[in-house]
Amino acid sequence: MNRLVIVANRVPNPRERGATAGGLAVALKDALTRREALWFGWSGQIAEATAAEPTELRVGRITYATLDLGREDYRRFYQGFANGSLWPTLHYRLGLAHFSREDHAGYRKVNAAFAATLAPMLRPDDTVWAHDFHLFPFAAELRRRGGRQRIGFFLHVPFPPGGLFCALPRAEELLADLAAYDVIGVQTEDDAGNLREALAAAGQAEAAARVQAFPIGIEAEPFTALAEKAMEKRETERFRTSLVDRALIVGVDRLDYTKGLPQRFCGYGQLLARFKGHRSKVTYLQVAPVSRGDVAQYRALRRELDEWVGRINGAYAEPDWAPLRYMTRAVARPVLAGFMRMARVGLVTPLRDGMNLVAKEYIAAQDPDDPGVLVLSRFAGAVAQLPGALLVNPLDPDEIAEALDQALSMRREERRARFEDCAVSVREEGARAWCRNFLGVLEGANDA
Ligand code: GDG
Repeated sequence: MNRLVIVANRVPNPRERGATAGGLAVALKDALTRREALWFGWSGQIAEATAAEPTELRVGRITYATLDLGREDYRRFYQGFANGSLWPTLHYRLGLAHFSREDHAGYRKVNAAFAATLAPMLRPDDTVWAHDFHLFPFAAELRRRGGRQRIGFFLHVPFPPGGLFCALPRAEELLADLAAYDVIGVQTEDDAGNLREALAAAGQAEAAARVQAFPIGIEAEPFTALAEKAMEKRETERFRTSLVDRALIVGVDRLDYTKGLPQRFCGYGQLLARFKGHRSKVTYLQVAPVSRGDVAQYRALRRELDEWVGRINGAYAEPDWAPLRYMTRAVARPVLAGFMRMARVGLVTPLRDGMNLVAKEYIAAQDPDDPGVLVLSRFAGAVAQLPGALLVNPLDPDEIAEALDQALSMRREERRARFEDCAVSVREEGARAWCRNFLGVLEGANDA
């Protein structure tokens, strides 16, 4: 079998098997164990200047080749254009986007540097798969250097309507760049429709035909097993004891402004204000590991959430009950799976999300005989696969409160039926299927 080359902004460190084992690494596990692979991208380290030669590390059949980013490139490419311009725009938040020509130039420069370093390492029959919004121009840069391989692209985040995307300066250039990919994958049919229209309007009708939706999933079985096993852990038992039979609501999100956390906290506050019967009978645990902590908007969000936590606990706590437990440290995955299994409600209310794997993990973690209820934003890509969820508009705290009340009061029969409606696709449309579907289309792409 030919080699698979994964290109992603961040490359997992195979020596680090800590709490935050990357989602992409988990999703690609199947593909990476079946064939020889090269994983190429940023090391996560910052140096004086971007390295021209990668550092290589071979573990089994996978070679990890990483580059340190120069300080200026990190600031322009990563913080500036990728996280400061593209991330908000792709999440429909133009008001939060900023643009500078220097950042844009830095973004192009790093994509060109990645391509220049990878090009001589490639074999003619490699399959190259680039991931996410950091790499729109990557294939075009590789083609410029003579790359003739099959190159696929998968966008993990949403793609907004063309009119919105094209408000970002240089948007047409990014669309033209995408045309260098053989397959352009997105999460949902809505994203696919938006991207096709944007490409067609930019005169890239041929590329529009190469856009396809591949909803990403999780491997449900191992996650279920993890959750079951967690029930025997001392940590889980200690946590359960601390709840004193109160119903648990759980939220797990990177601390990011797309995840709707202030509105969610407000919604929980509304539950306690309006549905007084739940006071002292419910505990909400929010795990929100800090991400992009060096960006001003993220620091401001953290302050806002600190205030919400103080306000809610200040208003409703009893000497023996804190209504909201909030932690900004990451929790180990096996422990997290246990929290999800224990929770009567999984609360997942992003303002916009490409897919949202937490929603699927929550379902996989449940006991089918006595499952909890998923309260889910209608703007998460996962909605299409989770018909049993209670849907909410994440901008409406009252709707969140009403859904929480409904979920907390729901009888077992209805919980079971709703769970089954979700579990089918979580089980059947997993990470392995996602990988195989994408690579099947990409590797069939030039065979016609
Ligand atoms: C992007 C897109 C798309 C979170 N906290 C901890 C922890 N996590 C894990 C979750 C889950 C993953 O991180 C987060 O995945 P999401 O899909 O929810 O969100 P993003 O990070 O924004 O991912 C998203 C995804 O890419 C895949 O295509 O679904 O739309 O934005 O697995 O469990 N894991 C551990 N400790 C934590 O504290 N161990």
